Amino acid sequence: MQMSAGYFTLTNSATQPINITHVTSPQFEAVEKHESVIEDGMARMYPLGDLMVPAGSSIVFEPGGKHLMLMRPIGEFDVVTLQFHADKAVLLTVSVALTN
Ligand SMILES: [Cu+2]
Repeated sequence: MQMSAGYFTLTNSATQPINITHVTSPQFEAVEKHESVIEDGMARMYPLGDLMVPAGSSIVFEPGGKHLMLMRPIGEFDVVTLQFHADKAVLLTVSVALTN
């Protein structure tokens, strides 16, 4: 396994918008934000820029839509930690169990 995809719903319950610039994980050398689209009947994916989450709303990462690409795993693990960054600040750290 050299690559995994991450799906989740991110809810901003604060009263200010948040802007996620990048996502990292200690278990992977690289994490990219992507969006899948269908073009001419072919599924393609594109890198996403900053993710703006308006106050009180959610963005959904799901198969066929936005997702995280987790690339080049480091060692063996059962739990993946994801850190959502706004520039140099870590906004959110979550740990999730791997599923197939
Ligand atoms: Cu992708």
